[in-house]
Amino acid sequence: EENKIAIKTTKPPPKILLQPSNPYYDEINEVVSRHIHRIYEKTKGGEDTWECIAEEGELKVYKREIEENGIVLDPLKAVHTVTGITGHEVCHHFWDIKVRMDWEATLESSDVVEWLSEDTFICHNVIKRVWPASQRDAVFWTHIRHVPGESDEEPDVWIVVNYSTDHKSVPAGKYVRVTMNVAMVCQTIIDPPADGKITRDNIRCKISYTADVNPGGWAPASVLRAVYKREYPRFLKRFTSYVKDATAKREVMF
Ligand code: 18C
Repeated sequence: EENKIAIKTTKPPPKILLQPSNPYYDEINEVVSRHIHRIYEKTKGGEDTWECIAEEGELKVYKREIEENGIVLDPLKAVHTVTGITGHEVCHHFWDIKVRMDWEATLESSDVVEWLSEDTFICHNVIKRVWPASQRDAVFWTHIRHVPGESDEEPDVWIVVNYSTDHKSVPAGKYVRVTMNVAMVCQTIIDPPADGKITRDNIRCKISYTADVNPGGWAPASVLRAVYKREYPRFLKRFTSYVKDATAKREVMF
């Protein structure tokens, strides 16, 4: 099993942004704009419908408990503010599959299935097995985009969305197929110093991460919730410090 040879027939990324002629174009635009609208919705007393499951400094992780036919569908959201990095840098490292295994702790593998454009590809994640549940995998498109702020006062937005799809070259069956709608949405705040020379100390990134995951088939609720409670905060801390380290000595990518 471990000696298998991966034959990569994936064509290289086309040097062109996602085009209207692409079959995924409408779905991607719809899903992306829904996520972007969410960050402008001012929570109208909605705070109490989310239960905080972790808080550490600027990081807050919330969930809402939802079960359908015994399957845990708890939506998860996290907010974080990190100094020294930009939204572009955060999103770039979240999207770039070449660095994914440097910060992902819950995956066995992650491979490109097909490039759709220079900002979008379909990928296949195989998730580490958690005893006593069956092993899971996921196939999703992943898209990165820069969007201007809604108004003059609102900073620009960088966003990555990972959204489940099907692909003929990775049929379900070998693993239990997880489905997801995950978004990393970032805004960069700059506090310019008196001398006008902006360094990483003057930059903050406001992150909003949301994950709607269907584990696809039964998994013991208490174990799953315990794994989520441990793994999501761990991911957010590990990933953001990874981005800080990876960018510290480089020029700021605005
Ligand atoms: O968003 C993240 N990563 C992205 C890029 O890879 C992508 C992936 C999303 C994964 C969604 C979570 C899948 C959950 C699967 C359910 C597993 C069922 C297990 C049954 C348990 C009883 O968008 C970052 C994602 C951060 C993930 C945090 C939670 C993941 C839990 C996965 C469990 C497996 C980890 C076991 C680790 C054991 C380590 C020794």
